[in-house]
Amino acid sequence: MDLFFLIVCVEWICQEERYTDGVKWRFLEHKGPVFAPPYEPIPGNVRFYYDGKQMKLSPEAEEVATFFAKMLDHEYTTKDIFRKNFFKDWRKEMTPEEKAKITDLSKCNFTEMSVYFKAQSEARKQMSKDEKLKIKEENERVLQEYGFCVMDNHKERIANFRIEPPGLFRGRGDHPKMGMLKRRIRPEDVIVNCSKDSKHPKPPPGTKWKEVRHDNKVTWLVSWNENIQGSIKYIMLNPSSRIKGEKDWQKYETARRLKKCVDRIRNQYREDWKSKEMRIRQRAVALYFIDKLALRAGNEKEEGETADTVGCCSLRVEHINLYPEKDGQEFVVEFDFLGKDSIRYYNKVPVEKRVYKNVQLFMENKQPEDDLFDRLNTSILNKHLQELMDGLTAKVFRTYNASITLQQQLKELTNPDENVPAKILSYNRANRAVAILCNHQRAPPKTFEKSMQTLQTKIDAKKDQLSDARRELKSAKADAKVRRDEKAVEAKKKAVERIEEQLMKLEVQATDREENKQIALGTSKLNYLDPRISVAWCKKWEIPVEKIYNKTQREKFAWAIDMADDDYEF
Ligand SMILES: *[C@@H]1O[C@H](CO)[C@@H](O)[C@H](O)[C@H]1NC(C)=O
Ligand SMILES: *[C@@H]1O[C@H](CO)[C@@H](O)[C@H](O)[C@H]1NC(C)=O
Ligand SMILES: *[C@@H]1O[C@H](CO)[C@@H](O)[C@H](O)[C@H]1NC(C)=O
Ligand SMILES: *[C@@H]1O[C@H](CO)[C@@H](O)[C@H](O)[C@H]1NC(C)=O
Ligand SMILES: CC(=O)N[C@H]1CO[C@H](CO)[C@@H](O)[C@@H]1O
Repeated sequence: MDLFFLIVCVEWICQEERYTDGVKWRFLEHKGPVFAPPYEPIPGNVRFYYDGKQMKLSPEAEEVATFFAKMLDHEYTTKDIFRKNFFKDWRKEMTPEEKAKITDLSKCNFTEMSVYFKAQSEARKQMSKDEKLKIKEENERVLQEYGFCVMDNHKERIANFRIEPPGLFRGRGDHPKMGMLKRRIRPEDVIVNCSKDSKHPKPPPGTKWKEVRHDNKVTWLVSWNENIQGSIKYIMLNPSSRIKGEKDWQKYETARRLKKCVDRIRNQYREDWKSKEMRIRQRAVALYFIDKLALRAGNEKEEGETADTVGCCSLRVEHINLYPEKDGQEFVVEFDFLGKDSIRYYNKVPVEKRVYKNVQLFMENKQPEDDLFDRLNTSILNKHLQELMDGLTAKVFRTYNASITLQQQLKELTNPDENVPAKILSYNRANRAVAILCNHQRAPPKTFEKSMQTLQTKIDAKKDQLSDARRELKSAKADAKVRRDEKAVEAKKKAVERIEEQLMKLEVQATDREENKQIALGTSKLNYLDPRISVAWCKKWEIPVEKIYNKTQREKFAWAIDMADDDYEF
């Protein structure tokens, strides 16, 4: 930790300036965003049919129709909410004549469009080396032109300088807005942030920016409003940049501070369960849930989001069931509600008797739709957290618990005598324990069965290969007795060992994939786990970091990779 702080200080001193009052930069110059390419109408021989009859769509309606056509093979397009949302938004793009005619989505035939796009993507795969190289060079050119900015004296990578193309919104889980039209972002939607004395980015010919601002208390370069959730989107620096690395590092340092005072906080909320004041009791029970279950506080709903999602403070009586005894455990609380991104949270946990009695009390004389914590809201809770520890939020508990759990699991699961693939399996298992804790589930990927089969075929082939090799070894041994040819035996033995190792690797991979079926590891890896724990683990067991972090992740965690020793303790 102190090393990083030192580096930061040295950088400040070298620049002979130390920013205060939230100032993030003095000079910022960039070229603005790269917009999605304009819509290219489909060829005339690709037809759309309504109610069995061919129909030529206006360009606006046609573009939106192609978004749907591109997803035709996906199960999304069979879901009622998706279809309803899509159709509603599509109709807004139609001419009055089209609107009058197209009234029923099930009468629309997008087959030819779908076939056309599939052929196109096939053609892209079949491109010659030269064509691929050309595209690569063009991408590189765009990256060089738009992918960097100058912030103070540093040239820094920009994370997402391309604005996402329009399309249909999917969302995670059963998102109520799935299928809605994510509209095209134009220069007129975009606010640009840069320093006054820099070369301002130019909007594409014939267009204007919505606004150009000069605010050095923020670190984004470009922003716009996104129409689905109504949230603001930003173009920011790459996670590997100085500013982002510092922020990431601070986040984990805050979680480590919590580690130091968590006992005090726990003792206090335990006391508060007995308080005479109802609001204090409710606050203390909510805090216990946040600590124990890594629940969110409950204010993370995006503006405009209508989904009935809740967090800890907004739990309702209907989300809770109480069992004095269940499955051999006492005082069980059952949670069942939709959390962030409409992901279902279901959990049955035994709690301390006093918590149980309190929840029972909070539920008394209430209707199912009443708030469980009627004397509590997110701002009260957050204020209380601030008082307990500077910088404390519900999220810090998550980060703390996720990181400490990873560290414990790694200690428990890593067997020093195992080989590298087995150790990596242990690492992934530790990671999964955390993802389950944070409720990061996913639907099994569509390709799951297929890829498992492919892997199984490989395993079967490897097994055959192994028995062949063993047979050869046996006969070589028999031969050796006669001819004293030890060399051939050694070679055959090596071959068997090599194949055994390959087989083991494949089997570990299959186990890993099977266990990973319904768990999304990415979110916790990226957001909740102190990367220094993983880096230290790699260094300690001499596992290449590339085995656990891909390129993007390595860039984001460059600060940790430089910094963590093999004995780092969270
Ligand atoms: C949709 O159109 C395609 C050809 O354009 C045709 O083969 C197919 O039968 C049509 N589907 C329906 C349900 O009418
Ligand atoms: C982390 O969360 C788990 C699961 O709820 C809980 O059992 C455990 O006590 C927590 N660990 C720490 C150290 O907070
Ligand atoms: C939370 O409750 C406090 C006190 O009852 C109230 O003043 C405040 O406006 C509430 N905040 C929100 C966001 O509802
Ligand atoms: C690395 O993994 C993340 C998931 O955590 C994924 O989103 C990203 O595309 C991957 N990047 C590369 C370069 O493979
Ligand atoms: C494009 C951009 O990030 N603009 C920001 C510049 O600074 C102002 C003031 O805080 C922000 O409100 C803008 O969003």
